[in-house]
Amino acid sequence: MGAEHARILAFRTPGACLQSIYDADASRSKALAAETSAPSVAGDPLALVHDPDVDAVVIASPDATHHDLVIACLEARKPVLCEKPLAATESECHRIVEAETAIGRRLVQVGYMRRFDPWYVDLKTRLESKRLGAPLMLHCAHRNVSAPTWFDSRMSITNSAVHEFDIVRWLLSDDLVGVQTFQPGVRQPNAAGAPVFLVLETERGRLVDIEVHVNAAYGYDVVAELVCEKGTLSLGSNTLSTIKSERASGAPFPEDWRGRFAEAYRLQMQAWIRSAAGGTPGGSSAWDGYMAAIVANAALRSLERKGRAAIERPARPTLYD
Ligand code: ISE
Repeated sequence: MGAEHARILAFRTPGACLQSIYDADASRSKALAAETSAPSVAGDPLALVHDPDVDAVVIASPDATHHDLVIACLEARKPVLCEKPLAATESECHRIVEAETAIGRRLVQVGYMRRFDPWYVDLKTRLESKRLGAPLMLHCAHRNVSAPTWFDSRMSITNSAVHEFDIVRWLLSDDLVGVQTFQPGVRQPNAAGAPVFLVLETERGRLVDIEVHVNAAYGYDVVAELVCEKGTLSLGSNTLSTIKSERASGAPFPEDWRGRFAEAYRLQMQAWIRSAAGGTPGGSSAWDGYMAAIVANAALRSLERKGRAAIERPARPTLYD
């Protein structure tokens, strides 16, 4: 994802200048710098954050490294776009919220890029036109082609379902208050690669179900169907083309999220660069990243203990109003 963001910055974001790259594997950062014409390669991530020629930072490193890097950006007072999840644990996310609140200025944006996806934006616009009345239920599916063997059910929640938690809160302008996690046909909770099925309740009484199936085989597919009082709204198709062949008609699926959400990633970067040049970041805030982590933790508790888990909602600092 880091290389993808670097290419978007270098080739598809007017007004942005890709200044420096750090990768734990130095040969990769050198190759990427050559490809994108970035003038500098950093030998250490903190050196990149503190480089006076760097005005703003994109973090796309392993989840466990996010907290320290985001805090370093806050200490340097540099706008930061951090890939999801905001941090590896709920308490780390909370510390980021506290640090940003202490500064009193929004500097953090979390890379929940779906908020910029034209299909999701269309769904929200139509919902908010109120033609179909109030939303009642939302059915979501998050399907990946395949996942590595170390991608266990906990990761299906903390790394994949978090996208759904964020987009559901944004789409419905509602908070999540309860969750129950199921694993169809699986006796062993947390079995690697097994599907996870979650049922969530919102503060305003809507019901949401989310299927996360990371070994769905047929393609990368993200589904959302919103059931309202007077009709339904479904997320548009994943692809642009229809293939007719061998007496059948169909649309090809992307291999992964980079294809499906290419436009969302581009629009997210453009908006973030504009805000980094002097403004408040849009998209998902550190508070939203913290909320996604709280929901993920409740879903994990439900997976382990079986049964409904309440989702606590701490008081929101005015910085995020
Ligand atoms: C991955 O990390 C992503 O962020 C993708 O958007 C998501 O679809 C995938 O399931 C995650 O593992």
